[in-house]
Amino acid sequence: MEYISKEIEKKWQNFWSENQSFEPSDDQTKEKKYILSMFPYPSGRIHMGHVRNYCLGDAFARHFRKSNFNVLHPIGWDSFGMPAENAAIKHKLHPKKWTYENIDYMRDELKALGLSFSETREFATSDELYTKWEQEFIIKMYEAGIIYRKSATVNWCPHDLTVLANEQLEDGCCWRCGTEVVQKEMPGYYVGITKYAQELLDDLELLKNDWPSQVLTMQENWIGRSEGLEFKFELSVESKAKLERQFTKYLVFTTRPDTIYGVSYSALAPEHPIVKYMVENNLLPEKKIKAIKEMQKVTERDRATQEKEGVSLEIDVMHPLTGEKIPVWVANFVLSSYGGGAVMAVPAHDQRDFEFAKKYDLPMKQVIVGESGVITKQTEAYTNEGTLIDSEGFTGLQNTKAKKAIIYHFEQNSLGVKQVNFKLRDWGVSRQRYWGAPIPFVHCESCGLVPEKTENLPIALPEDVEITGEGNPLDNHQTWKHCSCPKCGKPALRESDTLDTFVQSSWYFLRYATNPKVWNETGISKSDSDYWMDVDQYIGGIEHAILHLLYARFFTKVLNDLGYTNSKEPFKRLLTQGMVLKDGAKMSKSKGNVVDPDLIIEKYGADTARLFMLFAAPPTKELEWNDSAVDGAYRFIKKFYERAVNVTENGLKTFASLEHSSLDKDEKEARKKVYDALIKSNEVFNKTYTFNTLIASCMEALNALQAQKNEAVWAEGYYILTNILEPIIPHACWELSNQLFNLENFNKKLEIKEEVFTFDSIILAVTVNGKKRCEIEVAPDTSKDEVLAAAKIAAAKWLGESELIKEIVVPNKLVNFVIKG
Ligand code: ANZ
Ligand code: ZN
Repeated sequence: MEYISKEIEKKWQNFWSENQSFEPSDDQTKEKKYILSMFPYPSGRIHMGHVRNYCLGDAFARHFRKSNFNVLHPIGWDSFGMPAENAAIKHKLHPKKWTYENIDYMRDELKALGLSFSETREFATSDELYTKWEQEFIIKMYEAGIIYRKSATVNWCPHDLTVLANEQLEDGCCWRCGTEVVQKEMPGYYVGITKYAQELLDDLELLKNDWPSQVLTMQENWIGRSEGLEFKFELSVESKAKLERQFTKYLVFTTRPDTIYGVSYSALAPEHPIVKYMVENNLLPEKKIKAIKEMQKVTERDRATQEKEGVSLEIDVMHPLTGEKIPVWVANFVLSSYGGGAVMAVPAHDQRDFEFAKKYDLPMKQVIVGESGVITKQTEAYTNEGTLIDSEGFTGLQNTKAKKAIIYHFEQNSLGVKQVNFKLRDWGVSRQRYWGAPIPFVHCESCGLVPEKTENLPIALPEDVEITGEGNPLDNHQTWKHCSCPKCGKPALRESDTLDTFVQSSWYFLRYATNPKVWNETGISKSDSDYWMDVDQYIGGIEHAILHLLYARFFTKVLNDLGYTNSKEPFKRLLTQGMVLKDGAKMSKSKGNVVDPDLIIEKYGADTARLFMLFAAPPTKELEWNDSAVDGAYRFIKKFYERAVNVTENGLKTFASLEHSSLDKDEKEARKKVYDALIKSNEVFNKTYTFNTLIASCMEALNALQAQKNEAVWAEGYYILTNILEPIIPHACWELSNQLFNLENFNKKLEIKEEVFTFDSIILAVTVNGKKRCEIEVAPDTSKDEVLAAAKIAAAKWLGESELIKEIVVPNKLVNFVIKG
């Protein structure tokens, strides 16, 4: 048999399509597996990252299909987003046309990889029906208060007249036109993810064993729960006067109330209302006002990496417990939207406060000491545990106890309260873009913001738009905006913001889970979701560790609360794949080190590309592209394929009735290697993901088969290997099965034959006083006494005449003698 990948691959790809081989069954009594690789953005062509992602997912899908599961393995397109609009500006192509043409092209590329996707469940997020059901629950979220409109500070490009995401800034300038971005207050829609902060944090526990710990930690840090004390600093009498009685107090939050007696200054964020007031009303020297304005220009994110910087505000507050006067500064390290936007600074015990105090020569007061109990000249903040000193009635307390005691004291005296804060912020989802899902609201002069009527959904995009890159094309459209108010019927204006595309990718797995036969009528089907959810295996890049994976978890919880699904977590198990590298660097156009998947398929075939992807590295590790390893993968498939000649008519007829005990040593060894690979295959797909070791086992088994001549052992071994390798090199395996074993037998679960692992004899080590001295070979069912007798004879020369104190038999492993002297 000659291996001609091109012929085989076309043939089976067509066969699978024509026979709808990979459609999930409607029979919901069967045990299911939902296998999902993150869906792609239709950028135009697939890259090696996609190939790795989809080959991994496909291997899972095929493996579980062969293990008798009802498998859902879908694909779709995350098809809204800016690149389509940029293409429109550059090539004068309509975003819709550009997007759907890309999808058609990429679908063929994926097909050429032989991926076992359901074809009937494919969709694109820009399909109007998807928008329709999304708009329906957006309205429900609005009614439940989970999506709301507010005015907030955003990045605004004054040239392009659009909001930019933080990711779209380059050194504080617009990534497209280079104009300096300004911070601007403007209204937009926000999704209340903070309401779910505690639940999102708590439920990480459910994922503990099946998600990479790195991702769990990143989510935990991003949610950022802290417990502490919240209290108000009261301004001094003179300072109140200076602030023209507009302010009397401000709020601070501390996780270290135990350090309260060490406060030596307080600092406000540059956006704090007091700072703004002082700037607007010229309550500070000109030089200071200028410095503050400079600080305000820098985004919070950039400030975090800058050197600590600040300005004294020439006002004071009173210490809440001692009444001492404390100077107030504005500082660039204080975040405006966290815990009141102000801090009590304790330079002796907080590193940021320390650096700031050093720079501006502010006093420090140590109030916690370690075991030595001595105060040393500090070169950095003391952040360890310890005992309180100089802290009035709390002096001498261990600091963790002091935390509780001080919070209690604040609460008892109505000075402050125990408080939990989260770093997580509500998610701004408004985009002033054309190619996105319209937000289904209407602005009415009399009724305000009104949701569209459900029967009018979807609010679809107009097709006749002009995309120039300036302003929002929906806003500039002549007629689209004008509508009548769903409530009072008077002329009103449509919302022209569209949704962040991350909204669409937050629930797409529920679209796949719904039977396409009912989707048009019902949207998300709860009973289908009950059956298919949660996704059993999710596969994607680590770069989504927070964004997409957090949003998807959040939407699952929201849709659960709104009654759409009973699922609490979308992804039961998560595999984050490593990057594909070439010459040590990430493959990318800008580095010019891209290997085009189409060319590899053209040259070697999809099976070679697939085998290489799974063999060259464990999936979670980076994968370095290697031409000779690709070549090696091809040679292995060719060798495996050509060995089919050893499968004889006679072997096929007799292998089902193989008698293990009648085989010779090499035959037994070959059989054992084959079944080792089978066991490994189950382990790899269910637990370890180390496909490279599975492939290595298959190679070993093939060599062991080669080393013996029994036709039945050959036929059985080859049959099993063809099955194990099918998830990895499906085309070759379907062809082999079709020729040798008949396809009907192919998608069946393979039984493990225990007899293969029984042995004629076992080897035991014999140790004397813990030191290995010799070995004995005994039959597997030898009694303990017989084992001991044999061991004594074998070890006679080390035992000598010494007194035997102890004899220990560890079954199947060793015999240990303990002797005197
Ligand atoms: C005094 C103190 C002493 C603090 C000490 C820490 C150590 P997390 O864990 O992130 O919640 N903080 C409070 N609000 C802030 C804001 N808006 N911007 C920047 N920093 C802020 O940290 C809470 C701690 O960060 C708080 O506890 C406060 O500093 C600071 F030895 O208060 B701490
Ligand atoms: Zn109205």
